[in-house]
Amino acid sequence: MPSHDMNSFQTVLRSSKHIIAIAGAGLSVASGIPTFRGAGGLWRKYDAMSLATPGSFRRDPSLVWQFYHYRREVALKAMPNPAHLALASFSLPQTRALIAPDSTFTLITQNVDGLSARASQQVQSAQPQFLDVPDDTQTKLLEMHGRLFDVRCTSAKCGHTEFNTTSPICASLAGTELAIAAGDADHAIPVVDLPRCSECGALARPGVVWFEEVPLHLDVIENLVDQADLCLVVGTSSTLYPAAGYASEVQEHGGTVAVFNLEHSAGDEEADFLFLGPCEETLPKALG
Ligand code: BV8
Ligand code: ZN
Repeated sequence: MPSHDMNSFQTVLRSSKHIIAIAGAGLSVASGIPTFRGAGGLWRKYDAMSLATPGSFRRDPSLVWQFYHYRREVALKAMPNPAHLALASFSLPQTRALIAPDSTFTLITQNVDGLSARASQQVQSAQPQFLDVPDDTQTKLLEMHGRLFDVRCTSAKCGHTEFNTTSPICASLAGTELAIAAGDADHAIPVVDLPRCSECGALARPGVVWFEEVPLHLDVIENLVDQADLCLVVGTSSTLYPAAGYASEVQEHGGTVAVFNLEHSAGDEEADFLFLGPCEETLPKALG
């Protein structure tokens, strides 16, 4: 039965040496980014899970690009929220020196919206800009499902990838986000008018990891999970593997798991701590 006691959680936090956080769509809800499931779910007419696959892109690149253009536009208007900022400032050595001396902390996010990277810029008093080059705090951030603003060439011979926050990414997608939000993007855009690789002109794709594609940084993540003595699970339904399996792996070797979610999520009854509520409220309290 998980504890809901914040004081005993903070005692554990202060004595932990290798801390990881696994984050999901609930982390960005307060920034206006819809989750994949539930009432605020992404797209009423189409299921996000069925669109985020290589097969969907092969069959209908126009529809998939409209879906990702919509998400790019939502993310471009979004700002990091207090939960992003609490995780980002906890990743700063000077903050951790106060809370959990000589510990390590890595945020492993399933989100592709770029808000955690912008939060790590913001807490270092820079503007929450869109930044491609990871700096040293960003190595404390692993975006395991890729990034909305990475755009990748589909030609195996080329494979050029660029960080591209242009809005709209191409003329043919301009304004389609309104139809998407209404869930009725039916008009097909000719493939030649979809985003093209700036190097070779081949069709480009969003630089995210689709279902059945292998997530990024798996080896680094597996090592971090093996060493972790504390795992925070933030705003995820914990239904998607391999991310959903990390918390129980930490517990199997004696580590502690603390779940922060608005409602019950898979496996939270086995957690050591469970804090039900909006993470934009619970996380700043827990890490503050
Ligand atoms: C893979 C990028 C092969 C694209 C995404 C076992 C092992 C390995 C794989 C599998 C396996 N079993 C099945 C599989 C296949 C599949 C899978 O897990 N399917 C599930 C459905 C059973 N897995 C895959 O395909 C993976 N890849 O298998 O590769 C492989 C793997 C390992 C080794 C070798 C080979 C997955 C690939 C990644 C897919 N791409 N995103 C895009 O974004 O468009 S996944 C995407 O969906 C998200 O990134 C995220 O990961 C997932 C959605 O999950 P959540 O983030 O949890 O969001 P959700 O809406 O579900 O929940 C939101 C939560 O927030 C809720 O709990 C809610 O209560 C909470 N919440 C809401 N508001 C708040 C809040 N909490 C706190 N505060 C709030 N305010
Ligand atoms: Zn190319």
